[in-house]
Amino acid sequence: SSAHIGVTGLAVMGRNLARNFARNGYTVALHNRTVSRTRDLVRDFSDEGSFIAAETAEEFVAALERPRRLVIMVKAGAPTDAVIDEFAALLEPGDVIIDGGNAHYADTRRREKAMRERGLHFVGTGISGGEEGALHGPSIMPGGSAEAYDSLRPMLESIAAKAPDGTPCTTHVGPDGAGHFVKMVHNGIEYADMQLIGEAYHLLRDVAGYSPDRIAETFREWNTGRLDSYLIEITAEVLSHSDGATGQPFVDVVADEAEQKGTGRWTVQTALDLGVPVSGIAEAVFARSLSGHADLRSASSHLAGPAAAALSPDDAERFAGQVEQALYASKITSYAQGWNMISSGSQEYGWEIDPGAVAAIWRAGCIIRAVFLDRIRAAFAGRPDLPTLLADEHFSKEIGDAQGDWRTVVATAVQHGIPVPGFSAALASYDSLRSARLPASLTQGQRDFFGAHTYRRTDRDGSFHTLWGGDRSELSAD
Ligand code: NBP
Repeated sequence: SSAHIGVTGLAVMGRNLARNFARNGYTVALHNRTVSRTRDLVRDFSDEGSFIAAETAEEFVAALERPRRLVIMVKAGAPTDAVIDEFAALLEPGDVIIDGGNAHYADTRRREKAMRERGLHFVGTGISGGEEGALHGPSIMPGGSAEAYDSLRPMLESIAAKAPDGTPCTTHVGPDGAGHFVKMVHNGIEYADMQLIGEAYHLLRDVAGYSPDRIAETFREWNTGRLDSYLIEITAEVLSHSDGATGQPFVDVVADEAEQKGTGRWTVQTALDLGVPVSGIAEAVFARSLSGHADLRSASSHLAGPAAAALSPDDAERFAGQVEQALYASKITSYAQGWNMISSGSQEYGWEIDPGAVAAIWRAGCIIRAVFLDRIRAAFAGRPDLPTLLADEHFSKEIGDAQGDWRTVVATAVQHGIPVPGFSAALASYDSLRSARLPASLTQGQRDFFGAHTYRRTDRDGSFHTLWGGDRSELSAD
């Protein structure tokens, strides 16, 4: 029994994670339901480090040093429950199960409780960065007991991505479902970012009249500034790629129906339950869903749109600069919504998540990695009680400087009939938040009128109801 850690589930993620541990000097026990995957890994990569191949669950558990630490990397949902049950029966109090799959945080809360009652540690761990990240350094978001995190910390720190300042991209996010919760929000933010970038592309293409190559160049230029990020970088790569078969721009031969695996949808469903507005993420999820409705789209293709000519080259150049401003301002707004959601979840479940630490571990390894994340980290580090990112003086200054161009871009998009649900939802969120008065007072009046739902007043405490069907006098409803 000499393996430092074990990995069960050796499809692309598990295999690469196991290799990452081995490359960092750890002896790794290997297991997979289908034994051939285990054998293939040892055959192909045994020169990278020390592996102990196990063909049965019993052999696998016997190969681990105590307290045993085993990572489960199987399909989320029922397969994860089946594998947890199989191994929990073979483990002893104090052993640590790490679920690195994309579990829903509510499942993780249930599983952690069940394992805790058996004396086992359960660490629900969000892992971002795809297969490359798993091999070269992912962003790792573990949730569970502090004791379990302490026993994993050196290993997780050694396999994690390193931020530009050298800090490993992992931290103890919080108890039970906290890690999978922040991973879910990460994916929601990723959806919103991709939607915003897509809208910027659409505007540069159809309003500025730029070619995909020219747009790729524009993104490359933006990637040297405050938008410097993995997603902007790969956007330029995708846009400058030509299709081998036709020689057309790749982006023109791909069907425009975006798919989704479900973490964006989970984010929005959870946000609705928590009552936290994440309109940017919601619009991104709905935009993907709309794109896939070929039936609705073809039934609507006859609808009238505006007649607006593409801009002149000089105007196009100015407009591209304005789109950069709109993209950046929308991004700040959408990240603010994501962090508001982390704060709501943390309060709801008593997780005490450190918002700056989350930004810190997303600086490298994960899909939304960006220079911008270090600014978010710094904002929370400078002011741990910061109620929302928009309250930070640097971000509010930047967004204030950008708002004129942001409005121009949204207005121009509307005039040209280009859908910008992400840009406009972000702007509406910004304007709603800064408004001194919202029409919600009228909503309250309507609710009181038809349902006697009562309202509060601006000038006195208490709840009130107006006798709408009678003499319209006001009663105290307390
Ligand atoms: P998959 O999600 O495709 O799962 C395949 C693995 O699950 C195989 O090892 C398979 O064993 C095993 N498995 C299944 Br399916 N049912 C099982 C069962 N009833 N009992 C035991 N094992 C079972 O693999 P993946 O793409 O490597 O992802 C692994 C996890 O990591 C998932 O939860 C995924 O959501 C998450 N994740 C993926 C990415 C990514 O970029 N792909 C990123 C971050 C997280 P078999 O070989 O015997 O069929």
